[in-house]
Amino acid sequence: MGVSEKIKEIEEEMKRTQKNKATEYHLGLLKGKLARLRAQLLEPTTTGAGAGTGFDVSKSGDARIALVGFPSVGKSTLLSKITKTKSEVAAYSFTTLTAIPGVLEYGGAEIQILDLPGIIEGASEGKGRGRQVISAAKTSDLIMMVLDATKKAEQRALLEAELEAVGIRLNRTPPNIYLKAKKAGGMKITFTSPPLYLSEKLISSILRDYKLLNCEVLVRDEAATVDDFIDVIMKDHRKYIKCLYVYNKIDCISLEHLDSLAREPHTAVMSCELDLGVMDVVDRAWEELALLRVYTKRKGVQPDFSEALIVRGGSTVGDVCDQVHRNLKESFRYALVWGKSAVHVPQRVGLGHSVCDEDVISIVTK
Ligand SMILES: Nc1nc2c(ncn2[C@@H]2O[C@H](COP(=O)(O)OP(=O)(O)OP(=O)(O)O)[C@@H](O)[C@H]2O)c(=O)[nH]1
Ligand SMILES: [Mg+2]
Repeated sequence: MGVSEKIKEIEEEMKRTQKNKATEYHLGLLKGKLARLRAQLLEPTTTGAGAGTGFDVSKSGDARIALVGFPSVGKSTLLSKITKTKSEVAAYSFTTLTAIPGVLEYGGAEIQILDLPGIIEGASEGKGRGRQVISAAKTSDLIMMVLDATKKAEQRALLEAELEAVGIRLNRTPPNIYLKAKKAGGMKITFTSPPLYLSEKLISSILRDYKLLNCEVLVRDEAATVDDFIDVIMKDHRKYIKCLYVYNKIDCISLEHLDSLAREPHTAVMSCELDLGVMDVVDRAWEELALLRVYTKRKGVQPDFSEALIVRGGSTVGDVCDQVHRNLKESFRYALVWGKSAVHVPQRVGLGHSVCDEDVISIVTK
């Protein structure tokens, strides 16, 4: 039996099994098996050429956004609107057949936007170009899930399920569970507080199934589920990515519907056709990326505000140094900071100081 068939079999069994206290343990084990098989399916070596590898587009700019969605929702229309790249637009499905990169210029940053082929249900199992699209999405800093506002609400959940199945976790952080494999000593499983959904028995059975016989587990979150635990075991196959849900074609829906969509979290609405809300979508994407613009300044000279250094949210002065020059940290003495991160201006800081958007920094070297 092939991996796909085994997956089908387990999925069938899970569907047949009623969810209740008595079956919880059995279902948990099945989930563990399923996660392992799905990861196998994505291994390029076991499933033949090209599987699990993305399109051959090199990363460029300060961040990458992937446009993911069903066919004909308006992904290419959006790319053509916000970048100088023209990607073919048509009323029929599967107009776009490969990854088309464009560059969005925003506040001094260059953001690569990847227009991808539409995906369909079953994409995670390799239907259509699904697997390639998903691999490309995995390499992005933000997924823009483009949805058709005129279509049924389920489309969003269907797409999410496809991304979930290949290990993409949207707008989530890794579970608060510590797991460390050991050479010997058996399993040591501890909970910081009584677990609501997990049990020592379930955890040890899943660990045995994964042949992790010697390890230490510390569950720090009482609300952690079996899915969370599996994510921790499979952490090399999991990717936590931010997602902005973008509903297009709002020119075709009622005001009430529009209002309810716009209120959902991580959601923006637009009409590419009427050029409505497109720039708001871009602003929202920028916020979600949480990139910071930092301006460097030489002593006695005004900073150049047309040349921003782009760093990730949470970056420190040390990260800024790395961005300027590979060896700059070695000769670093201190930095002077003007802006939101400074308690008084200029503030004299060290490498560990966290920077804020639009800070001005002067680096003083030995
Ligand atoms: N009514 C309406 N139609 C739109 C809007 N944006 C795009 N369309 C139309 O939707 C159709 C599909 O647009 P595309 O941009 O090709 O869609 P896609 O998501 O790239 O499709 P694939 O490449 O097949 O996955 C085209 O006929 C567009 O003119 C919009 O805001 N409102
Ligand atoms: Mg397209």
